[in-house]
Amino acid sequence: MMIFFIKPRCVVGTLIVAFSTTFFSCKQSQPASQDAALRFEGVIPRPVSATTTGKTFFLTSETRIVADPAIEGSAEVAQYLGALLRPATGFDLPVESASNANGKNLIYLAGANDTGLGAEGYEMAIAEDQIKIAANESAGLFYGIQTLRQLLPEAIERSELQQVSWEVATGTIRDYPQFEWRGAMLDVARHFFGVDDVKRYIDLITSYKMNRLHLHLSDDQGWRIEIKSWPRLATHGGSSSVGGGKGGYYTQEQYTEIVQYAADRFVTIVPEIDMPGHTNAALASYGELNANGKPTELYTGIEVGFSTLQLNKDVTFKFVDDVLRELSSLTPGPYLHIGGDEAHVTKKEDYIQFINRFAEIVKKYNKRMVGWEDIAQADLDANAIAQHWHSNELAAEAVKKNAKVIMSPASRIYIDMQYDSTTKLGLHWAGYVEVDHAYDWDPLTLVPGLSRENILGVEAPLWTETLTTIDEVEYMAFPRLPGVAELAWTPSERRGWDEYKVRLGNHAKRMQAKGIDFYESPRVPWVK
Ligand code: TNX
Repeated sequence: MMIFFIKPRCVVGTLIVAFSTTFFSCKQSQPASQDAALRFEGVIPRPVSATTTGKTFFLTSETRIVADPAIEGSAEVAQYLGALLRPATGFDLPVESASNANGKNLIYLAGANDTGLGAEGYEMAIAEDQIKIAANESAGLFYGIQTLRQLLPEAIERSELQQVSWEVATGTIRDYPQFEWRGAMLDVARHFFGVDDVKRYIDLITSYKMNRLHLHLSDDQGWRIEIKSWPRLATHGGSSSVGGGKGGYYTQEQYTEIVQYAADRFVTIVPEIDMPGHTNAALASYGELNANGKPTELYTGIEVGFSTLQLNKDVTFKFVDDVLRELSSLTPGPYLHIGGDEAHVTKKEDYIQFINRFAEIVKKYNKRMVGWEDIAQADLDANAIAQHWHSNELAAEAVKKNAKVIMSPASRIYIDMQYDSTTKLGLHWAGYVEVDHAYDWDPLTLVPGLSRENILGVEAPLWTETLTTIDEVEYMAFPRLPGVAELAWTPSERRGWDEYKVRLGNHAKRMQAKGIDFYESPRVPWVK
C-alpha cells in the first residue's frame, strides 16, 4: 500500500485493477469519495454557499502553491499554507509567485475584484487539476485556507507524517462573514496562561475564522502585563492567582510577540484593563491608589465587586493614563477595553465620571473604547463599543447613545459555564449551557431594541476562576466555540441546530486530530 500513498492518482488504478475490472488511468477523473463529499458539506462555520461537482482534487508530492503578487501579504499567506500542510503530508509544496496560474496540481491564491466578498471573503474553485482561492485581500485568502483545511482529511491536523490519500471534493465555495467582530476572550488574570498557551488558543480560534482575541489582562486576583512606569503591578500584582498559585505576567516583549503572532493570523488583540472595579491587584501593588494610602492584600478568592479606584485622587488618573499609554503603544489594533463591569463599591455618580474620563484618555491615545455594557450608564459616543453580557436594558441604553454592541450573553456563550450539573470545571451562575443552547439563538434578535446596524459581532468569553491548564480551557471551549464562530460568520438563514449537530458530530475526528479534549455532549451524534 505504500506506493498508493505516494502517487495516488496514477497508482490507484494499478492497485484496484488487481481486484476488480475497473481501471482508472492517470488522466481519468475520479468521483469524490464519500468521506470527501461529507467533508465538503461539513465545514464549520458553514459557508454562505457551497456546491460540489463531485470529482476529486488530489494534493500530492507534485503540488505547488502559487501566490498572486497583486495581493499584499499573499506570499506570507502562501507560506502559512505550506507550513500547515507539510508536516502531515511530508510534501515539499514549494511556494511561487505568479500573476496567473497555469498548469496542473497547484493551489493558486489569487487576487479578486469582487466587492461582494468584502475584505474577508473568498471564492474557492476546486477543479481536478487545481484549487483557486480568490479574494480581495489576504485575509480572505487566509479564510479560504481555513476552509480548505477542513476539506482535507482530518489527518492534515496531525504534526507527524500520515499515510493518507489527500483528497478534496471538487466544487465552488463563495463565502464571507456576517459580522466583522468574531471574538474569543481569555481571562489570563484569574489564572495566568503563558505565551505558548495563548498561541495555541489563537491557532484554535483562527481555524474557525475568528478574528479578535480579547485578553482580560487585569483583575482582583492578578495583573498580567508589564507596565514600565508602574513596575510593581506585574512583579507584585502579577504574583498571585485564584487559589494561591504562582501567577505570572507577560513582559512587554512577550505581549508584543503575542500581538505579532495574532496579527500574522489576522487576529486583532483587544487588551483589557478592568477598571474602576476588579482592581485589587493594582491596589495591592501601590498603596497610594487606596483611600487610606495603604496597599491591600493580594486576593486569591473568586468574589467580585469589592474593589475600586478612587475618583478624587489625582494619582488615580496618572496611573490610568500611564497604563493606557504604555498599553496603546504596544497594541497596533484600534481597541482598548477598559472593563467597567461590576463596580459594586463605586458610587454611581463616581462610576459615570470614571468612564467618561477613561473615554477621554482612550481617545487621547487614538484608540476606540470597548467596555462591558455597564458603561452605558456613562456618556458614550458613537465610537464606543459596549459588550453585552447580562442586561438587555443596558445593551439597549448603549445603542440609544449610538454605541455599537458586541454580543456575549452569559446564559448562551459564557463558555466557562458548566455544560450540565455533572461538569466538574466551570461555574453556573448564568445557568448550565449545553452545546445546543450555546448555538441555538440569533445575535440579531436576542436583545429587544438592537438591530443589525448596532451589532458589531459576537464574542465568547472564557473566565478562568476554575481553569488552570490549557487542556481545561479547551474542554470548556470545545465544542461550544466552533458554534459561536458559526454564529459570528454564517448568516442566520444558513444555520439551524438540527443540521449543525450533524456537522459537529462529524467534526469530532478533526478535534481529536488537533489534540483537543472536548466535552462529548449527549446531544450531538458523534462520529468517531
Ligand atoms: C462575571 S462578566 C464577570 C466576571 C466573572 C464571570 C464568571 C463580567 C463582565 N464579569 O468577573 O469572571 O462572571 O463567569
